[in-house]
Amino acid sequence: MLIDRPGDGPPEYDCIVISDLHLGSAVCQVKLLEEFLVWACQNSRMLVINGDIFDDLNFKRLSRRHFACLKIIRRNSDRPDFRLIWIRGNHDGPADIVSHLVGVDIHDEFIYESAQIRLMILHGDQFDNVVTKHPLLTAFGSFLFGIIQKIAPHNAARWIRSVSKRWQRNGPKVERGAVEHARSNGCEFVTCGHTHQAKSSVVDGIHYFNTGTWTEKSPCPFLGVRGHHIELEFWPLPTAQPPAPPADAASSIPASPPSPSTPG
Ligand SMILES: [Mn+2]
Repeated sequence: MLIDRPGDGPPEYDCIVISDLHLGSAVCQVKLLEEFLVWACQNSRMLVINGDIFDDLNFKRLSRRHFACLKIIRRNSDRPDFRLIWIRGNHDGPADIVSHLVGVDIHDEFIYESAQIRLMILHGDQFDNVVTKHPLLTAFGSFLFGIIQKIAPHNAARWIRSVSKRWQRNGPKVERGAVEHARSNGCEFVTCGHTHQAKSSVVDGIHYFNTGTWTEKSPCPFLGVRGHHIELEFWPLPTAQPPAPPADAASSIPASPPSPSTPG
């Protein structure tokens, strides 16, 4: 199914990157996410989902709304005028299983390249040795986190992050590793997720962006690329237009306002 863009102009964005959706998690901002995905598929030439689309592979935790997000991704994955790239994250499980389920190929990393820029995109867990060297400890941490989330969803997410930086992936290490990796691949821009902390910095001439997560209260972060202009933005946009209503709903709206009735 093709989604028509409002107006006839080209999409405003060349590429949009989001990460750490954690579908299936009780704290995923799924209502906002659904609205954002519809908008992004209408207003960008490319959407990159940079890892941790799922919280885990227990699909019983996916609600109707979570499936609606997957459906948007699926129905936009084979459009000729749009590219959807999915990069694996440490929560996503085996790439071959997930790519079957969603009908999209999964990459370890992807370089967005235009006449103006080279942007390295990867999840970032590769540079976090708490996750890579201590998988059992990390699994136990996730298990505990899941229990606490059920008791006090949003407060728990914030509390855990403030109490233990160690549990919450190592931000500076991810940033350093990502910057080095970008440099060795000839990219002046790099973006990761994984740390769940949105960030934008310049390290030794390399621009680093972290697209945070969609498990915190709104506004939720994404990376927008327009020509040579790259910046972290947040949804809802201050100027966001709500998605166009479906055709049948639009036809029921009168073309011109009803004429004022005469008093009497
Ligand atoms: Mn994550």
